[in-house]
Amino acid sequence: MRKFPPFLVFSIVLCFQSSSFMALKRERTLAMIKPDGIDGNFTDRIKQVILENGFIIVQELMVQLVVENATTFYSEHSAKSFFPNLVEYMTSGPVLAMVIEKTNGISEWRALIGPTDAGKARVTHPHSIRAMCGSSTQRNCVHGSDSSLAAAREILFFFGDISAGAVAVEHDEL
Ligand code: 3AN
Repeated sequence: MRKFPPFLVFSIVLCFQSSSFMALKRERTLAMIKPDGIDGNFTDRIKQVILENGFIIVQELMVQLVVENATTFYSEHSAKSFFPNLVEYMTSGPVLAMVIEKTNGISEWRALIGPTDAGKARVTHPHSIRAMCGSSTQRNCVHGSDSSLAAAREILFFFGDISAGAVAVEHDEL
C-alpha cells in the first residue's frame, strides 16, 4: 500500500476537523418572541419560519417578565441610555421563550432574525423576521443569542438545566 507523508495525513485530518466536523455542529440557541411580536399576533408565523428553516423547537415557555428578570437578562446593557426603556418594553407583556436546535443553530437563527434595527432590516434584509414584524431598534420583535456562551446563559435563565432532562415549568412570572 502506498505510504503518505505524516504531515500530509495530519493536515488532512486537521482540515476535516476544522471545516467539516466543526462547521456541522448541532447547536441549541434561545429564540424569544418579544411583547410586540406576541401582541401583533406574529407567534404562529414566526414558529412557521423556525420550522421551515429546519430548526426543531425543543422547549417553549410563555412568561411575563418582571423588572428584575428583564434587568438580569439584559444586564450587559445596563449602562446604556436605552436600558430603562428596554426594561419597560420587555415587561410590557408576555414573551415566548424557545430553545431551538439546528446545525449551526446560533448563527443560523441570528441570520434569520436580521439586524437589530427593524427599519434597517426592512431595507437590507427584507426577508428577515425583524423586517416582517419589528418596528424600531428597540421594538424589534424577536431575540436570538449572539454566541454559544450567551445561548447557554439565556437557556439556563428561562429553562434551567435542560441538559439534565429537567422540564420547564410554566409560570405567570419567572
Ligand atoms: P440584538 O438583540 O440584535 O442582539 P443588542 O444585544 O445590541 O441587539 O440589544 C439588545 C436589545 O436592546 C435589542 N434587541 C433592542 O430591543 C434593544 N436596543 C439595542 N440597541 C438599542 C438602541 N440603540 N435603542 C433602543 N433599544 C436598543
